[in-house]
Amino acid sequence: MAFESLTQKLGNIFKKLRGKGKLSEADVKQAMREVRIALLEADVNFKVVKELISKITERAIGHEVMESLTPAQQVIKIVNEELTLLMGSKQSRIDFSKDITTIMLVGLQGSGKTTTAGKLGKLLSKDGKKPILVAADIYRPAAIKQLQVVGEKLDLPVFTMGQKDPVDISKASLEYARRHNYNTVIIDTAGRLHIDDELMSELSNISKTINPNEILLVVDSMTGQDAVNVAEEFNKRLKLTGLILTKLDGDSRGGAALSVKAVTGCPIKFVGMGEKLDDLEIFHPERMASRILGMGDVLTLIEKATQDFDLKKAKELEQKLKTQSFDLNDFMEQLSQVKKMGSFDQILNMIPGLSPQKLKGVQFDDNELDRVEAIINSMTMEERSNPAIINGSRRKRIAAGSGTAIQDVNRLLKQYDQTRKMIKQFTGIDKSRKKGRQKLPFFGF
Ligand SMILES: Nc1nc2c(ncn2[C@@H]2O[C@H](COP(=O)(O)OP(=O)(O)O)[C@@H](O)[C@H]2O)c(=O)[nH]1
Ligand SMILES: [Mg+2]
Repeated sequence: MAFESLTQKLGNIFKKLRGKGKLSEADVKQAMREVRIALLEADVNFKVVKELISKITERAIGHEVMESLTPAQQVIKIVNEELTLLMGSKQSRIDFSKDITTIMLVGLQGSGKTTTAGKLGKLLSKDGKKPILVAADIYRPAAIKQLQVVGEKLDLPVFTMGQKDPVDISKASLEYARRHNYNTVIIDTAGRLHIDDELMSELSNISKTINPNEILLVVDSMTGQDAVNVAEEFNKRLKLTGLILTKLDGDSRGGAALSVKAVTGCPIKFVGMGEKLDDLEIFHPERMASRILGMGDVLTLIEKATQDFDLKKAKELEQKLKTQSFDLNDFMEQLSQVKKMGSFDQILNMIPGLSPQKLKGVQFDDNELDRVEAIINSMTMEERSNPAIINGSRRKRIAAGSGTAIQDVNRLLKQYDQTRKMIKQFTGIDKSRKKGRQKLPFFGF
């Protein structure tokens, strides 16, 4: 995940500050010098850094902070607030029209437009919209095909006219949407390796013809300050309404996310967090600031959980636990619920207190879940509901049936056992909380 190294550095700076108790002006200034370097190393635009640091410093050496009982805490709070402001302060929503909402996705080649068209379609359809994807990148037949494949995977319709004029295609797609009752049109346009006039005039012609509600620039956050330059250039020529920052799951240093709003004035509306087609998140500046400061993003985690967790199933599970009839079927059910929330890495990153440093060296293998599913699928119904009967020869058969090793089967049975025990503790959580030694009920952490 991006920001890892920035988060770590800021964490160290604040730790030193907290160790001091009362802060002098010199302490704050020293800390700010270090924050400045950390931000520059994270590839944040230097002008942005300069302004940010001077704002933070001015506030931090004010009376309320220096005379408060927890000055370091106050400084961190100010940094959090200023980072949030820097990224736009509030969530910036899509400007939906009452009629048909048209969204043009533009950007350089490889930035993630086609993938993001699909992700966005899916996100909006979860929200009750009826989207259609439009293939307006006509220069390679493969690009059209790619969008069709994405659409098929997500069960979203794709409008194409083959290699015709993108302006005509866009216009026709609106008529098509109107006739077939789609209310959100997402246009996947062509990209180039670099900005060129021909492309820009094509995009601007589409824009003039259909007058879209949104022109969203898709930029690759891995390209750092280049992404910011690209955004400035596109914005000059197209009047962007917002940005989608992709590949924030990679090891980008985070500079683009932190500078692009301040430099271009365009808000970030969504962020791409992975290659999978549901890895697109609504961008919340305040939550991103908290993530950067290592405070976790509990709200997004809770939203993911309530969105993807089947509440009815959770209730059933609770009942089973009470009656102690939690078997391997339930175990698998629970795992697949967790899987729906995203990869382990993504989930863990959002839990406060579980900083990336603490997780260094811990590998979470998402394939493990597939393996577990295969193993349980190879068991008979009786074995699943009464795992105690799974003896040596059954283990051998199950391993062969699922294409795994006996050790894998053993490990799974052990995990099942541990989960059962852990859940027993979990149900007794109220008691332990009173004694003040409650742990996070997540995966044994
Ligand atoms: N890791 C990661 N990869 C992404 C993300 N968004 C797009 N990609 C990948 O980036 C590559 C280019 O994406 P594509 O949609 O074809 O870009 P386009 O040329 O702008 O249409 C593909 O391999 C995508 O899977 C993201 O948020 N995270
Ligand atoms: Mg494409």
